[in-house]
Amino acid sequence: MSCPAAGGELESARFSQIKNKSMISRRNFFFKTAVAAGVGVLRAAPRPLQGAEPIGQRSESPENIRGNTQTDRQAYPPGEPGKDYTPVITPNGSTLPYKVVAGVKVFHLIAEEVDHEFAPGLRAYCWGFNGQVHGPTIEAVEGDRVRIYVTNKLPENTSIHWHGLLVPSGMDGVAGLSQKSIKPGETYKYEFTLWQHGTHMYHSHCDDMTQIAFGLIGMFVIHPRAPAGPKVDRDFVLMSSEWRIDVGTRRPVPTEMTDFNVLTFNGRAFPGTDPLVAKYGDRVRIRFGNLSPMEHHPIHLHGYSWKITEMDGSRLPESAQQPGNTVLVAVGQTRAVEFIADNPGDWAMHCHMTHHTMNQMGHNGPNLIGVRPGSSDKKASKLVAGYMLMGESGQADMGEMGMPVPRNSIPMVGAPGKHGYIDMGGMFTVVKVRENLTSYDDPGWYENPPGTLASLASNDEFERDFGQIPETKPTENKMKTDYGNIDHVHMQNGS
Ligand SMILES: [Cu+2]
Repeated sequence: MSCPAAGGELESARFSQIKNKSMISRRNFFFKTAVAAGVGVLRAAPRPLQGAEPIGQRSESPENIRGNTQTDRQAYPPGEPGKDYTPVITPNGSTLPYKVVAGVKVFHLIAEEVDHEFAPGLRAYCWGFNGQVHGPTIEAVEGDRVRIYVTNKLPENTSIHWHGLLVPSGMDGVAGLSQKSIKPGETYKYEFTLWQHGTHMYHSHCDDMTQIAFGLIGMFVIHPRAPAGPKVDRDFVLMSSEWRIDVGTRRPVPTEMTDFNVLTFNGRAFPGTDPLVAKYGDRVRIRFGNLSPMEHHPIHLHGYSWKITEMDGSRLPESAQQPGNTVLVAVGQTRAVEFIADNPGDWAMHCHMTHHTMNQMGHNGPNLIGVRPGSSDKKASKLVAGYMLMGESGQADMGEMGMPVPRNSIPMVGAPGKHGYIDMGGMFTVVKVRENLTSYDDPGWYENPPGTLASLASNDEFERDFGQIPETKPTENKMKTDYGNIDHVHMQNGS
């Protein structure tokens, strides 16, 4: 305490800097007394906040920086859906309900075990919030005061970190560092004001390796109090994660470091993912978050060029909004992209790591491509009823043939689509853009207008353009070997 003044100045300078990036100016807080008096309906014309304030204009007034503490009540009145913001859509998920108590938005998260379905055919005992994996999206408005109760119904201690939120240190949720961990049966209370807007996340910060691998994660979206960009019509939230669930088991493996076999958007693997539906002409935002245990995901959308409008919850000025069609969302990051839905169709959107669009049984098979089973099939079928070698010409058959799979497992890939079998799985979904939509329910498969669908070429057509008919004999074969003995096939894989 030898130099309190200097310390105070440092703190003030730090908050000034932060404020100039993203904070609400306290000059706008006309509401303190109104809320306290129970009026709560007064509303000043908000001036532009984050992203719209002149960069580099520093506020030196302590009035503008004081009070980012637990007891601070100088918040705006609670932002209202439909009025202050267009609510987000969490495909396959939900938004956490809240109530308003004396001007504070009050939420309740319950951490608990959940019997979760990843896709039809695969369930596992995961950990989630309020009966779902992942937790419901928390949605609020810049300037809102929030109080979030967290009840621990897990068999071990937990704690919740508000990832990306600028909260007082004691609200940051790192067990042991910021607070005591929440014991089984206890309910803790977090309370803070949201001084920023953007796409953020929440997750366990206690036994992280286990609890994040088991699914204790969720998205936290804060809308701007005043518009921070063009109004969007569809605002989607997608959380990426990855799991190791051994075939035949019903629990994720929390110690897995590299070999994940279930890849998910919002806790679901394709074909369990709901499509993202938009009307022709809608402005669409997709907010990506990644709290996978280990891996980064380059998320790719077909048929569009989007702009990256937000990084880790900070809105980018228009001049910095990178165009693209693939955005790398590293572990711990959020990214938001926006585009106009001006290209009707069914558009794949997926992680571009090929093993992240496979389902459970596609990751560790022996390499049989180019192998001719020869007599081995017959020999093996004497030992194993129904034995048939598969995968000699590629792996796509494995899903399509509908071969029987072990109980509680999802096969290598995919699902039937309009034009045949879609041999994609995992972190894969479909953006469906349609003209003349009357609702945002799944409109079914896209009807391709005449002349816009790839089709079988006739020899006549080919000859017209190239002067000869195409040579179509398969060009593999160079190294074909007759593996007469099934042992050789297994030796390839070292098993
Ligand atoms: Cu990925």
